[in-house]
Amino acid sequence: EDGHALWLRYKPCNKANIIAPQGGPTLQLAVDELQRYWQGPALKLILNPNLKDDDGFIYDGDSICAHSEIGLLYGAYEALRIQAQEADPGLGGYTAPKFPRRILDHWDNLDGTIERGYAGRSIFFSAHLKGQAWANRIKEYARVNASIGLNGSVLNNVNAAPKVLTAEYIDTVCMIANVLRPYGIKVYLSVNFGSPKALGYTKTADPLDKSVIKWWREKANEIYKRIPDFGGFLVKANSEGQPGPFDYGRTHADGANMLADALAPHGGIVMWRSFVYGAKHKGEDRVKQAVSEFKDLDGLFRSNVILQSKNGPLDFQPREPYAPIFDNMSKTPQAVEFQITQEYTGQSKHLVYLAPMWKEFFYFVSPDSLKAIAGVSNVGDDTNWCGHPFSQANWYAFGRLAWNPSLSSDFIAQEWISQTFGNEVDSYALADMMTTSREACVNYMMPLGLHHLFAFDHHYGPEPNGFKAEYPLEWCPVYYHKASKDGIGFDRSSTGTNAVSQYREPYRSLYNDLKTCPDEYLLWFHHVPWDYKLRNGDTLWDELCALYYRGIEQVISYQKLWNKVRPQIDRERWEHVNTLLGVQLESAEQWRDTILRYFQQFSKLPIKYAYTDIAYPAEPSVSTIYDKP
Ligand code: BDP
Repeated sequence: EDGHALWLRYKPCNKANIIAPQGGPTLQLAVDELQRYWQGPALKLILNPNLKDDDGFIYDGDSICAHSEIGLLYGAYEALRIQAQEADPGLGGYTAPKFPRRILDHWDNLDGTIERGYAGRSIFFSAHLKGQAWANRIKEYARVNASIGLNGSVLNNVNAAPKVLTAEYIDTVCMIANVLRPYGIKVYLSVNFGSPKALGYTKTADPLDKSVIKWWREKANEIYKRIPDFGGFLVKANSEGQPGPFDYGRTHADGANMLADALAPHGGIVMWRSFVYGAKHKGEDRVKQAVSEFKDLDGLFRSNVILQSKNGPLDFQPREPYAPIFDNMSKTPQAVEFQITQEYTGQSKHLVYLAPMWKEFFYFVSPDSLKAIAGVSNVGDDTNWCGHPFSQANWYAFGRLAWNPSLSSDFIAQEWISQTFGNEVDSYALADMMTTSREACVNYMMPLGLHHLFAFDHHYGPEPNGFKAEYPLEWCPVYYHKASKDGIGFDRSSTGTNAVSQYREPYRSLYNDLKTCPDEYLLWFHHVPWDYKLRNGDTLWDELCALYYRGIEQVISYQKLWNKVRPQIDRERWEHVNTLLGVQLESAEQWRDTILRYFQQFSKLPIKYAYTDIAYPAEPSVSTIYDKP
């Protein structure tokens, strides 16, 4: 058992009676899947042109009815998902995806490495995956995505190499697009804003320059000639050293619109990232810079531009308040970018189930306000795709939430568990572990609103004393915790950087006032004395210590639980996870010891806690507040 099959473990039966109309390759895939794996009585596939044209379907146990072939394929996977769990299909209401674009962003480099990838090399650009093996792996990938309703893939890193736009790579991209197409997946590319200049075609990359405009238009034509359903471009501009319109005194709207105009005749879109700091608003509190940069551009973007923002205003931390850019752009279509790959949540070494974090975001930002959802992929060419067996659940959960963000983390976890480990396993217990694991991670890494205490560059372990004069201050942990003998935390209230002013009410007032600011965001918005009394009566210092210890107790409780379910799980995956839980515990202890010892130099207070060796299940977590179905 190598984990390669992910959640797609249907038993072949090959004698199903599937009644279907004639159709194209997508319909054929639906028929093939069902013919192989459908165990029930006759199942009828119906194409109904009168249904809504949005990838949705109706499945009632006897038939799958959809407007389009892709709807039927999604319906087929729904039928198989329900069958695998031995669940009831229900009454067959209409279900359709919440977001029209449900995209995985791969941070794959053309040399086959993956930025923040923890599961091997790129499945798209790896030199050692060649020919049929290469195409097969991409086909498997497409099937996995279709099984959870994903319909787009950005193939390459946002720190984009200009070379991806050369004929050689357009060739590769075209081949990939051909494999993904029957599964309803469009390809997109990250593009480097400086491409025409970097490739030697123009003297400038100024978006208002005629030669530049012409180059991009012709490049778009060239791409669409080969890939008529190409999705569009994702752009990281004027961010962390990437070129952009600002280099020429132009705005992000100038840059995005120029690309949007090149793509518009073909129906393509531009996903322009708001992850911008250190350019025009250099020196300002980093978490404020996206709003400062983009607010005045609201209404100036073409209709085929989507502004894509990370869920939090900083950078995929274990916990951040939602990014206020979502409160500030009423005229611009927006997308959220989640990070499935666990850069800041233990990489592929820690068991951290991220659905609760994404649900927390949706508690504040309505899915109705978003046009697209993107997830930075955790897929690599490792046999089990994602490194940690439980990291597969994050890929799964992303797809399920992209389809229906009102599903609860617990529901999705149970679905995933029974399909991944079978129906004999105690899915309630495992789901409990999964749904508390993100809070555990927050507890042992950065509780109470602390953020960015990560070691430089690799972002795995702690480095609370991190400061390098040659780095921007916004990369240094000391800039974020501001610990001194007087206290700890970043004052972003109206007496500090006033980042709270970027939030809509009631959050602006709620976060601004120390007395009403939720504990989980406390040190994000406030600088408070070590002996500050929290609502539960504990001092800040004592609570901080308690939470670091609690995080560790939670990991220990997961080890106990994992031992309990041992007889229900195959040996290979059991041992793999067991080993990783050991690594996670060690890492959690390192976090606690490093952070508390460091802060103790300032607080000068004793650490009163020791292991209490709590019994499973771990305490209910604060995530349950946000995780409403
Ligand atoms: C940070 C990563 C960096 C990415 C950047 C981004 O550390 O590797 O390039 O985000 O999203 O989280 O552009």
